[in-house]
Amino acid sequence: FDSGAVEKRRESLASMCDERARMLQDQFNVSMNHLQALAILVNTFHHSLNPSAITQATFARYAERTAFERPLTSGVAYAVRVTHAERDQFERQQGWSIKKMYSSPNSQGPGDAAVAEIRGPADEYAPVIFAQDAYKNVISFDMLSGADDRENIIRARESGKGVLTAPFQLLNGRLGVILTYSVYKSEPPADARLQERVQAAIGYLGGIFDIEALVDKLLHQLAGKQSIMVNVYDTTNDKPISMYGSDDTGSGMFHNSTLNFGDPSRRHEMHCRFMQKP
Ligand code: WA2
Repeated sequence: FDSGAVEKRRESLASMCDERARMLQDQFNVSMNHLQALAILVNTFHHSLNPSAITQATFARYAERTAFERPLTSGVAYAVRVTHAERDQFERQQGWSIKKMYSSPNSQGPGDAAVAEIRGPADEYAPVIFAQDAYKNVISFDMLSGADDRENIIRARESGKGVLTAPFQLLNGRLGVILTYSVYKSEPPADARLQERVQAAIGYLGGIFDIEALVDKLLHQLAGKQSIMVNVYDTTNDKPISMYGSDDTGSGMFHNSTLNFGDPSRRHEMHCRFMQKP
C-alpha cells in the first residue's frame, strides 16, 4: 500500500516507543538517585554513630514510607562488610549466623560440604542486616555468595558508582535486577585508586528492581497502551536477556529505542511493535 501511510505508521511507532523508553529511563534514574541518598543515610546514622541509630525496624519503616521515591523498586536491602576475622563476634552480636545464598548447582549430594571445605572459609562476607519488609527473608544471607550479587558488589565498591546486575532469578523466585551503591568509611576522593576504594568499603546498599511488575504498571499509565507491544532486553552480552514482555516475534514493523540505565558497562534496548496489522 501507499508509502506515505507506511511512513506515518513507522513514525508513530518510533515516537510511542521513544516516549516509553524515556519514561522508563527517567523513573529508573529517579529511583537510582534515591538509592544513593539511602546509602548516605545508612552511612550517617548507622556507621557514623555509636551506638547506631538504625535498627531493622526503623530501616524497614523508613524504606516503606519513602518507597514512592523509588518507583521501579520493590524493595531495598543493606549488606555490611564483615571480614573472616570479625565473623564470630559479628554473629554473636547479631544473634544469627551468616548463611550462603544458594547451595551450589549440584547441591543434592553430600559432596558439597567437602567442596566448601576444600575452598575453605571466605575471607570476607556481605550479610544483609537491614531490608524492606518484602525482602526480610534475605537478612543474614551473604551477598558475596551468589555470583550476580557478588559481581555487582565488587564492581560497586571499585567504581564508587551505582552498578546494575543482569536480570536474574532472586531468592524469592522472581526475575529482578539489583542496583548497588557501595558505602565507604570515608568518602574516597573522585580520583581515588581502585585499591583505596576497595579498602574503604564498609557496606552495600541494593535496590531490587522487579522489572516485570513495575514496567507493566508504568506502561499501563500511558495512553495507547493497547496498541503496541513492548519488550525490554539486557543486551550487554551476545545473547540478549529478556527483562520485560514476552512475545517479541512476528514480522512487520519494529522499532528499537535505546535505554540508558546509568551503568556504562551494561546495555539495554526497548523493542516495540504494533499489536494489529494496519
Ligand atoms: N536482594 C533480595 N533478593 C535477592 C538478592 C538481593 N540482593 N539476591 C538474590 N535474591 C544488599 O548489592 C547489595 C541485594 C544485594 C544488596
